[in-house]
Amino acid sequence: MRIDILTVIPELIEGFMNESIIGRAQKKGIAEIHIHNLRDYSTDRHRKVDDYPFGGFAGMVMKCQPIDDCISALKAERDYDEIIFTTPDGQQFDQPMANELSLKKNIIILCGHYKGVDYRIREHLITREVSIGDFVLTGGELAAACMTDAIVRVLPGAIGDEQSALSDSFQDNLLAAPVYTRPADYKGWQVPEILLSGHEAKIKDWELQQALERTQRLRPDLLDH
Ligand code: 6GU
Repeated sequence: MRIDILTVIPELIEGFMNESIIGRAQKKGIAEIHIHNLRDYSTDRHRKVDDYPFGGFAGMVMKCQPIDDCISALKAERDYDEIIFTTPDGQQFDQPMANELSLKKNIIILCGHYKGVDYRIREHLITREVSIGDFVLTGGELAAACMTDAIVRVLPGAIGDEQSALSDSFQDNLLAAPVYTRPADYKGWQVPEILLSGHEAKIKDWELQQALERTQRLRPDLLDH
């Protein structure tokens, strides 16, 4: 899968994409992530990407030209399944959306900034508007990084253990059961006896009971679906 991220602050995302699971997924050829600096596409001699809003409103607005030219250049190379715009007024990102987007071949994520982008971009080029929650970030870069992380880690082979992405919290609308590692007794803090029993079926049952109990207690709304 290929993800193209369009931003005015590439430095905010670059480091993140080359680390850990996402970095490894790229080296393994499971995901290809390209970050584009919108300033590189500006025809303005000062590489300007924003301008004052019509109507005398406060703040700056991202101009059509650099965004349109960048998207056109990408579209000339390949077809895109989605052109996503990150914005607090978008559809709420969640695990089903991450799963769905992970099945696409090529997607673009445009990071919103300043007061917003010229609305004509949203009307004519964007296929989906996405928010990562009910709060306002200074820019869409962190949202794009969150989404990319959630999408790439469910791609087959991205995580060492094939099972582990499927047993995540939220994949089955249940929070994950607690996990423990050695030692079994740390300063008198004990690992649940059942996990040391070697009894596979009983352990699976315990895991499910824990998941149900934690979901009921912490996120009862998930059980309504
Ligand atoms: Cl996608 N962008 C911005 N700027 N703020 C947000 C967001 C996105 N999602 C939640 N807050």
